[in-house]
Amino acid sequence: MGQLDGKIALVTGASSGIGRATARALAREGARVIAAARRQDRLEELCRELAAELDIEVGALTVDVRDHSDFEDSIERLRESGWDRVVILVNNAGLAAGLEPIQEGVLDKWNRMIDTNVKGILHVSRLVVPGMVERGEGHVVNIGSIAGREIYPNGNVYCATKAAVRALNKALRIDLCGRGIRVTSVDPGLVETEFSLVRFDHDQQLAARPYAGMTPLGPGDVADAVVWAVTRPPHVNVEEILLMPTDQASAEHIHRKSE
Ligand code: NDP
Ligand code: 8X3
Repeated sequence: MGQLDGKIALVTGASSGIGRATARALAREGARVIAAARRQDRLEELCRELAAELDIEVGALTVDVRDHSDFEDSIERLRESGWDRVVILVNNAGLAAGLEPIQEGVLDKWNRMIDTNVKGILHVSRLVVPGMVERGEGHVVNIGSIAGREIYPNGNVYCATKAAVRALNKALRIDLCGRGIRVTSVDPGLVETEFSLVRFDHDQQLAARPYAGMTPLGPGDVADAVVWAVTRPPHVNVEEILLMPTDQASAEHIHRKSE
């Protein structure tokens, strides 16, 4: 028996990294997980793995969080299949694109980050939170970042989107206060996932640099923090968790063995 038996948990960005590990960890606690992302093959693979390991059904939702109406249709499909009573929403889908100074910034990259990291959370929350309000029960977990608390060189727009996540986390806390709904921000430092590959357009060498000579967090470490937050008693709201690798003391202060 898990601590989340039968509760429906929707995890965005579940096809990779932190989202995938979180979907797995929540399922291991007994949650009925809906894994959402754009890459259907990845989601299906996760569903197969979890079904084999845990003998449970996992829902896959192929969706782009940037597209509000696409998500609206998905929620309708969930309603039809009885999977729409989401108790735990993990707003995790996100990305960084590039690392250029503002004066050399690329508009398309800025739009991708803002549309996914900020508008994505708003789109999904707008569609899922009303059901939580109606039922007087729910927990929204937003995956922020150390980048939302500290600006590092050339982090500009990515940092701004994560600062926005921090603001939205507090805004949700305030707007939902008294409704029985918890809101948590989990803000990690460096986590080794596909994040860096995406940021550097799949250049393996560039992507490996942030983790060189140091031990980063793994996606499972962040998933553990999410599970801890959502398994506190209902009257306890863990408002924020800043989770850093031991080798990282700030956005820029990183101990590397080769230095
Ligand atoms: P990954 O690249 O491994 O995973 C990102 C996930 O987001 C993928 O599942 C991807 O799925 C999904 N995603 C991206 N765009 C969209 C979209 N438009 N619609 C739906 N899903 C989308 O990176 P991480 O696991 O590291 O990143 C997860 C979150 O953690 C992000 O919000 C990131 O900013 C944050 N974070 C990461 C840190 C790190 O060092 N790795 C540190 C701090 C925070 P698909 O491509 O299939 O759609
Ligand atoms: C991801 C961590 O330091 O690359 O949010 O911004 S960092």
